[in-house]
Amino acid sequence: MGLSSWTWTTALLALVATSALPITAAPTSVRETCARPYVRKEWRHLTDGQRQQYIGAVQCMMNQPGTATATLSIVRNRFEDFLATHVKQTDFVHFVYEKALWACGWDRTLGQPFWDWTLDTGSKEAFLNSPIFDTVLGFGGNGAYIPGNLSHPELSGFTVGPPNDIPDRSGGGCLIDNPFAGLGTYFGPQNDTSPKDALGCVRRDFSYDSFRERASPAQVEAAMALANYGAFEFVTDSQSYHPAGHWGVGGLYGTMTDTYASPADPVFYLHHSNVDRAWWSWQARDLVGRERDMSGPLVSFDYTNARGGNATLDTPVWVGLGEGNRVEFRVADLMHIQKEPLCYEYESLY
Ligand SMILES: *[C@@H]1O[C@H](CO)[C@@H](O)[C@H](O)[C@H]1NC(C)=O
Ligand SMILES: *[C@@H]1O[C@H](CO)[C@@H](O)[C@H](O)[C@H]1NC(C)=O
Ligand SMILES: *[C@@H]1O[C@H](CO)[C@@H](O)[C@H](O)[C@H]1NC(C)=O
Ligand SMILES: [Cu+2]
Repeated sequence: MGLSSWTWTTALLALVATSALPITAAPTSVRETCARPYVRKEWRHLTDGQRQQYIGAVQCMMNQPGTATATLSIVRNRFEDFLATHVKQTDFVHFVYEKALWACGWDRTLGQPFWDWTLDTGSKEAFLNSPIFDTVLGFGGNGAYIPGNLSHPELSGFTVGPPNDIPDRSGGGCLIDNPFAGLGTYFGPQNDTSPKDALGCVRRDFSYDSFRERASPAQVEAAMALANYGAFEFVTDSQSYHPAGHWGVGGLYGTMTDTYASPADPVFYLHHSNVDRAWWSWQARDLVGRERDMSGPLVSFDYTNARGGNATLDTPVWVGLGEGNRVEFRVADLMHIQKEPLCYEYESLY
């Protein structure tokens, strides 16, 4: 499937593509423990006040100047710094993103909330009524229905989706609900970062069947039973729950399905927090071995290793935006979420 470097784990690997970049900060040392890990919680386990605070922090980021604007003129604000980073494939956005949320008022004892998809795979109604898509204490719902498929003549410019059709798609229009109604961006489609006359909009194209088939409790449990990281990365990043979150929200024309520009939709960060959580859940079931189990293609979705080899624990990873902020790690430094430099935990695991 034609997913690409948006995946957290694969993003980590895709970073290697940027290894020609100069190192501008000394490698950061890794301590064995962290004193006070911050907690990533499921969205619906936050209090109403915390949900308001998180949404307010994201809105605050959208109103702050971006640091990446100097290098990429279409960056409009701090929120889009992370979109720019993702589009330029130097991501590993999550724990840097958390720092930006804290700077905008998010509770410092809390990390990036996650979306446990399995809670919303019971029925289409459950999905549509998920607290994730609430119009007050969530991220709003579907876009208006736009008929069409991959070959839609007028919307070909928006065919940001996978190579396959998504026949269960039900939206496709711009995000119309609060609290992010009318959210726009100059980014996309895909890796197009050219200046444009008008803002594009963040689109939603809910596709419940595509979501449920890939993110059901049975799918997640099947992933947890995989024996090694090579198998786990392939199945989860390219087949099961990772595409589920993107295609379930993004369908064919929605931003979440856009390989590059998906972080323009704030839901991206809750989805990827749960992708991380599933990886840690898998590691925690056999931590001694799995803290050191790394594999997967260096070039995203290059599972035949036609374009490069596999990642190893020594593969370098750059984190951060802009020349002055970049720090270097090795993959080995980032394998345990409760050791520095990461230092976070999940309220519950699979
Ligand atoms: C798109 O829809 C048209 C009209 O229903 C159909 O003829 C065509 O085969 C469809 N294309 C794809 C790629 O599904
Ligand atoms: C966008 O990606 C395509 C490959 O999918 C590549 O050929 C092109 O150079 C990229 N454009 C930019 C601006 O990075
Ligand atoms: C890359 O990893 C996969 C999955 O672990 C493995 O099957 C394959 O042999 C590896 N390729 C190389 C070149 O090491
Ligand atoms: Cu992704």
